[in-house]
Amino acid sequence: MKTLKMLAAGAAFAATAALTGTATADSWDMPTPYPDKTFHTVNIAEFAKDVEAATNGALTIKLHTAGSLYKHPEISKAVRGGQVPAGEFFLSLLTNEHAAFGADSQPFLATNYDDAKKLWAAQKPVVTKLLDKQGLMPLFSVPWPPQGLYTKSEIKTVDDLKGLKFRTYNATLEKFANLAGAAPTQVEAPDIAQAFTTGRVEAMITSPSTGANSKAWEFVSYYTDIQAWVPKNIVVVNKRAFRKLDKAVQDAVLAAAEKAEARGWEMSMAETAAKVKILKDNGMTVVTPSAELMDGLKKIGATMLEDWSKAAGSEGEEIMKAYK
Ligand code: PCA
Repeated sequence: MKTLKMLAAGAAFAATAALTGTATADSWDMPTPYPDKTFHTVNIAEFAKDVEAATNGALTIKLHTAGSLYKHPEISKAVRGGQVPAGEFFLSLLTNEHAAFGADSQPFLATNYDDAKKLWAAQKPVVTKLLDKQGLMPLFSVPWPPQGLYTKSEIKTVDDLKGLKFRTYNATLEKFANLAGAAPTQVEAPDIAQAFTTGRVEAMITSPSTGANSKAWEFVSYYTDIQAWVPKNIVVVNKRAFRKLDKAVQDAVLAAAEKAEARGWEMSMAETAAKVKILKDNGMTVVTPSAELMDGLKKIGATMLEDWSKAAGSEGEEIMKAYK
């Protein structure tokens, strides 16, 4: 069925291309920040295959994963500058450009998939407008599983986090760690294992996915299921590069993107339980957080949300109004 549909889409494309007489083959380099095994990367590889099939090879997308072409913090700039036509990055990395990009990384604002979906519906129009000003267009966005706490010993209260060398992945998490009294250090996902084994860090907050993929059991023993936020990756395209494509190819890219977003959310949801099981199977203690710990963390979250609202201005208000 799927094959038939793809053939039909390919045939429709070939017909359009023949009509307009502009069938030329394009090849896009696309940088992504996370390793090949990461479900986001798997989903994007599938997206690339879908585009190639639907356009009969008129557009091929070559992935450069794990920060191999551009380091993670450079990817959005490379797409903006037109060095590459498309790329993936962690959406809230753009918080330094506008706080609205970081709504999904605010602690305890949206902590499950239903709320994350509502938050994305509220955030997407704002993100689309802001990206448009940078010459970018979102193709699709997919969440990580809810973020949990990885430590060497059991954490019963926020006080237990004091002084811990804490791995972070964005400015919001860095602030969270600081407010909890920990000592944050920014480390990209592919470098997590090394940062722990060399003693640069000793604790982190991330998803069961990233924990399992970096074999967290080799350097920490406890996973506390705090479900603190559900942050997203986004795949964007340079608008100039997109406009250069034939209409039929553009349509094929947008259709594949829509499919990739739906598939990515499904993959993310399936990932949560599967990866927590892997943590357990490898000897980690999976802990339900104490009420005291959650109270303390939520207090920090409330302070941060106030600061975020101020920083995000009218765009932040627009998001919060739509979300509530
Ligand atoms: N994994 C990525 C971002 C959020 C997540 O779950 C990381 O740890 O860098």
